[in-house]
Amino acid sequence: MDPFGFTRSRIRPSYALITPPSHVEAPLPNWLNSSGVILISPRMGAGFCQFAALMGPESAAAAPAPGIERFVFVEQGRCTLDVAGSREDLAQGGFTFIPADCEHMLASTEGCRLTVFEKPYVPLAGVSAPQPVSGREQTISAEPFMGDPDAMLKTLLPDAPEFDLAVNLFEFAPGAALPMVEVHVMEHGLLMVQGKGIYRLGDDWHPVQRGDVIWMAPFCPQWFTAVGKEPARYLYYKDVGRDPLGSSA
Ligand code: UGY
Ligand code: MN
Repeated sequence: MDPFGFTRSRIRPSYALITPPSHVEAPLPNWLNSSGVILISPRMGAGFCQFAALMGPESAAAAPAPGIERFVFVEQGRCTLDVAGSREDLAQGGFTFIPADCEHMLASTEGCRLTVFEKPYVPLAGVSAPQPVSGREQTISAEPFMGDPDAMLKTLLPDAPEFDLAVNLFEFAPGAALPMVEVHVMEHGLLMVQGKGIYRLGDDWHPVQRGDVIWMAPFCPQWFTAVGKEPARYLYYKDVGRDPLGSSA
């Protein structure tokens, strides 16, 4: 506990930085033997939800609300996913995408910590709904971001019109940076999974490190550079591929 009430956490109209000492756990409704930390939600102006799910032994997740799609990334521990008649074992680095209204069971016998992104699915006329996807980030190949081999990007979900979201893992070598200050219509929810850096958010620069979560509203100017001696890695969500004059979800 900081004796003067100092925190790196910030809540602004166009971004939020939420650091682990600020986390407040609460039960996740209808989840068994689990609690959660809601980190990003429509209550702060976001079009999606990002939360940490802390699943204890013999735990089970509740289904998302109708019309809501879910992406799960395993930070620690193990869980099992039953979907479409098959079972997947997910350990650290494992992930799954569950389309809206797709029956599934996510459970853990030994416990795990998950990052979960949820959003209302926005259908695209003439395009069928996406299918479930599961994988391990460790087996996905990374590509240089805009030609920079020191900024390597893994795209965890297919780049296909049925998907209205992307979830990517970005790894920056020490000293590497985003090649420009991005300003774009897409929103982000981000988890620092390794290392340290400086994040520019709007007109402010913030030191960030493992465990920090960032929300970036549409059009929030953003830039990052990795500092320290180890690579910096972050997992991030973005909404993609839908008409900007359509639903804002
Ligand atoms: O995909 C992105 O928009 C990504 N380059 N943004 C970011 O890392 N802040
Ligand atoms: Mn971006």
